[in-house]
Amino acid sequence: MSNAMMAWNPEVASARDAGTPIVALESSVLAQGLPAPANREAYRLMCAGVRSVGAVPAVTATVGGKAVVGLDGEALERFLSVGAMKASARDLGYAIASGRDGSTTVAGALAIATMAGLDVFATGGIGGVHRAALGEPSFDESADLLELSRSSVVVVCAGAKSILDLAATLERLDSYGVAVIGYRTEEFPGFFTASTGLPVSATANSATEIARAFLAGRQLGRPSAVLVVQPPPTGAALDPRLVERAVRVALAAAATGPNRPRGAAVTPFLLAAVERATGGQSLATNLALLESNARLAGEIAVALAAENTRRPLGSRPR
Ligand code: PSU
Ligand code: MN
Repeated sequence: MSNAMMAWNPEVASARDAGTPIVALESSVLAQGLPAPANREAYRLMCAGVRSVGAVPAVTATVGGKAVVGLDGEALERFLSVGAMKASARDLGYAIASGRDGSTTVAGALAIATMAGLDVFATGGIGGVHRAALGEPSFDESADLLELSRSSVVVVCAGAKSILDLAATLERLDSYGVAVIGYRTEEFPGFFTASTGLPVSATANSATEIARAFLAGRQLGRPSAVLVVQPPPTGAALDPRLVERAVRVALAAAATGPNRPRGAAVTPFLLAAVERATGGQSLATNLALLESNARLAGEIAVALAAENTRRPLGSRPR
């Protein structure tokens, strides 16, 4: 916690010292995932969602040679208007050593959350196994999956992005020992859509249930994340046929276009192409689910704090 490479936002540091629940957030969605001005709205909604239940938001990033816990002020403005380098877990060392602005993906944010001792993280959708349409086979799998396998953190999301091979992504989560808990659902949601027909590994109906499952896993010494999934809020979910059409258009552009993206550029490229192909509808869905995931993460952080204080001192995990 007193790591010299970490820069704590004063509000987040006070929350940490007071035992107030904190929710870590990513910044790639602000710098790469969403266009301006929707990225500013995303920041506002994610923070408001966490705060609405009495927790404190902490957007993770790298700035000025440090891992930031609670991005705000001038640095945040740069992320929103100029952008930043996309920082997955492997990129953190370089980003910090070179003093560059780094926007954390899920993997990057999990690494910083772990360093900071934060137990709960919220995002829109995790990265995963890309569809074979990107190449036969694509061999493109997000580092989010591996980092989920070795980060003892509750991760709240709306599933994996619709641009991915969701069945293959679920199989990989299974191989990596990551529990996939559906919040009030038995189905893995499709990010822009509520339903995929794919089963989760367990279902929970309350934040307390999730907190207890996470703590029990940790006490057993499990090293992996608990992935909590919930569909986009009712009314915000898109028609699966519209999404599938848009994803196919996006994939075709990614596989054949003159500006064919590679590596880290693939996901931002596909997200932008889907947004165009849905006439901007996917943007509204994205914002709505970011807020609702942040709120659920806040509830879980509050429930975790309550569980921890219920235990006698000395028997607390960590
Ligand atoms: N989902 C979104 N927008 C995003 C992302 C996910 O709707 O910007 C980002 C997340 O930060 C996720 C990353 O961790 O994309 C995955 O990128 P890659 O596939 O290159 O690992
Ligand atoms: Mn990739």
